[in-house]
Amino acid sequence: MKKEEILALFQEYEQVACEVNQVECWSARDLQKLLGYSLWQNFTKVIAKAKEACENVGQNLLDHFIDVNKMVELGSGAFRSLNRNFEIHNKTVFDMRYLFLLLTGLVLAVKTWAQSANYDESLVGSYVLPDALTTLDGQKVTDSKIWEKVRRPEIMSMLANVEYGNLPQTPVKTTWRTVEESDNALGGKALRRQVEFTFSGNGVSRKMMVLMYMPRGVRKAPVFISPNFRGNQSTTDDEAVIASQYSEYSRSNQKSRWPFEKIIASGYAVATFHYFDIYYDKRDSMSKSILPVFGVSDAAGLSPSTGKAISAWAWACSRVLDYVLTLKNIDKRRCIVMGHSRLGKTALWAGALDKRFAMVVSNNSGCCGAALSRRNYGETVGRITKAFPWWFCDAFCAYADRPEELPFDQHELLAMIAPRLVYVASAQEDRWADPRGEFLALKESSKVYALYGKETMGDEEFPEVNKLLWRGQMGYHIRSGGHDVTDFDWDAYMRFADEKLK
Ligand code: GTR
Repeated sequence: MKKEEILALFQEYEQVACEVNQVECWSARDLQKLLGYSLWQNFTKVIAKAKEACENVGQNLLDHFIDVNKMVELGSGAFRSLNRNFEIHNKTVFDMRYLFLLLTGLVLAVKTWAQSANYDESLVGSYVLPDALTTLDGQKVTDSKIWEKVRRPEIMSMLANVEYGNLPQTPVKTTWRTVEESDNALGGKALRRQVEFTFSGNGVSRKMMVLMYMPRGVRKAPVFISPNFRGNQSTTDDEAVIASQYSEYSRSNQKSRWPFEKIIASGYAVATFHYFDIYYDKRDSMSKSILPVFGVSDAAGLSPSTGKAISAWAWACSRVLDYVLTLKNIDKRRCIVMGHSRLGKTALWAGALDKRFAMVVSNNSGCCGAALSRRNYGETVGRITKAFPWWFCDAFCAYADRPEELPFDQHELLAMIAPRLVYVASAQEDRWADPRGEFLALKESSKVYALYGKETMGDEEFPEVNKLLWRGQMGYHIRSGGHDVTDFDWDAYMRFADEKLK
């Protein structure tokens, strides 16, 4: 940002300051306009960032953010400066207004970053996808036997060594302890169980809490295993659910993504855990992740192909599966791994690694999930590896600016699931995740499904919005709306499983 722009904004901040009970305040509604947000809903995300920034400099949120019930006239999310200045760790005095400037910088940077991505189909350019059916030594794969014996392991090893990484082959001891259970949950329709997993190895241990709901009276229920973003308590207003150790989100904060009543009423069980339990999803968090249990505590312990966050989250999905498979009321042949966004990438990788998952669901997984890396549309390998280097193994970063040289593309990740059920879902407004790239990858993976004599997506056109396209073992839809998990998505996954997962 130019100096003059900063000064101008600074003055504008001054102008919208007001005083309530001798405390200088800024209304979030005014700031919303200043920062160029037309939708209040979108601006609430910026407020959340500001709160995070405030906490990061050791400030008490209550001193600076007033909720609507405390000061109605200012509107929800108002900012206040108790004495105009506040201190940060190193004792230098920090002006509240700088927080706004930092925020402005952040907003502009994020906007510029997102806007500079390509969203023009005519600028995608041409690309050649690696052929899933040609082995490294040039042999054509003509049947499922050669696929399974030669080509599938080749691709698995490339994905593991170059993209998501391998976790060290060190023994990890896992124990389970039921911490809470009830046979009268969700209005008497479900059994609830909360199970604490302890993972130990290399002298350290880590804990993960799994929340399960199972339909009452169903002898063998299929199950969705799906990590959550904001803590177990955020998935429901059920007061009995224990808050996750690394989450400060309130109860039911992300409930809309977890329609447990609907899932239970449809006869499905669900098992979820907060992904931070396994790998705290922030830069430089390796030491508090599960990796030390595998003997890797810091960057020095990494090889270029050591797996990090995505591999760890995928590993945890399989550990939940180990547990779920011991339960009498769960159908071992109908275990589904499902995830949204970064956890959609995770679900795909978990499904590739672990054939016990009979169905794999990728909800808006985008770049390095279901979307083709060679398509220059929305998020790219360059951007994702710069923003989230801890998700992938280090070897992957070398391809940041040359995805066309990757020895694989994401259709081959989808092909790893063949001949099991795979469902890829996109959202119309989620251009960052490249819906068309997700569809094209699924379509391309059809070649492998065809080896098993299955009906495929091979000849299909990109479907209309909100139309379910199901062919053989493969499902796809692009629904209206943005990057999210909605009832439309859940309904589609359950109906698909009802029909196909037998
Ligand atoms: C974005 C990231 C995406 C996706 C998303 C999410 O910031 O660029 O690849 O994973 O986060 O997980 O919500």
